[in-house]
Amino acid sequence: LNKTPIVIVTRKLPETVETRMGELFNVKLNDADQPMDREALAQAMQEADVLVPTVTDRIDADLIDRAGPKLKLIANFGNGVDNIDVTAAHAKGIVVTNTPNVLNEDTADMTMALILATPRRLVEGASHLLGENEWSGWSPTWMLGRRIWGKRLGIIGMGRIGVAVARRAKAFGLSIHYHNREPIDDSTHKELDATHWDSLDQMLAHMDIVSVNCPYTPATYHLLSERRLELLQPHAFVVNTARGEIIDENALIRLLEENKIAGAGLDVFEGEPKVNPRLSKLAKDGRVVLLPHMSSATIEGRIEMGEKIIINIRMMASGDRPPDRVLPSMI
Ligand code: 8YV
Repeated sequence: LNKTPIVIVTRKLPETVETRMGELFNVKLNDADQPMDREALAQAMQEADVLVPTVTDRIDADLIDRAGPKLKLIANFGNGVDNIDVTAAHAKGIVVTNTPNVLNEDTADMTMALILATPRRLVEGASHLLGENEWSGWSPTWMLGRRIWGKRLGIIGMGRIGVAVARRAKAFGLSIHYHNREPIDDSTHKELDATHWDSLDQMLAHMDIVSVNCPYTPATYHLLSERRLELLQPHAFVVNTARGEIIDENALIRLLEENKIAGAGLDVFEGEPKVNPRLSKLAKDGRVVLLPHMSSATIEGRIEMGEKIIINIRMMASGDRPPDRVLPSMI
């Protein structure tokens, strides 16, 4: 990579990030703030030394195959790399990096917000005071939610975000349970007093709230399958701030409609930005809380993501190993 590489950024980024990138690199920005279409992406991958895509760009094996010989780095503006075929990139000698850690706490905050808001009917309650005041007065039986403290939270994917969720939930009086490929090191997370469940099925059957915090990979596609969702108890809530594809959304909707589970707080969807109208109907009925993929959406976080991208490009341009390289073996 030369010292002032051609960097093509597929989406509008915060101004401070764009300005700093412009000072350091030969940057081509996308002012339209709309995802590039496939042909524009293919063209960008011909021209660029570095491509900076986001979660809305699908950089599949075919696009990577068509990439020009100059393309050396795909620096994803995001933590999850499910939008990129990392194996195909690796095979072609293109380095892939992501932006880990800087969005852990923001994502955990929003996960906690959904853990609180869904059983306590926060959005539904607030909606009564929007516009026309529909509040006819307090009653002992009005807007009753489900208690949160003292309940069991089952975290699927106890990685950096999962641990950040666990710390918050512990402070709210929930007991922490998790399912992971490997148990976490208890000595470094003593304060969580977390229970590791080898069997996801077993864990699901015993939880009050389940939070999805694992990456989306071929192995986690529909990890919460219809069969597994059916193991949940009727009072259980599901929260997902990871990726929609990890849950069989149709099965989740059916179980909600049939009152086989209590509710869901979802920040991500299968096939977003389209959202299944049946989910919107459930939201109107106060059964689910839906957010438009905004768990990491803080200005501070976005700037730090930009800084990570800049560091990775600069390291690579000076012949060093970029710190946030993602290898196929890590997926
Ligand atoms: C962002 C995310 O919305 O980083 C991720 O994996 O899903 C979110 O933080 C997205 O990355 C922006 O590209």
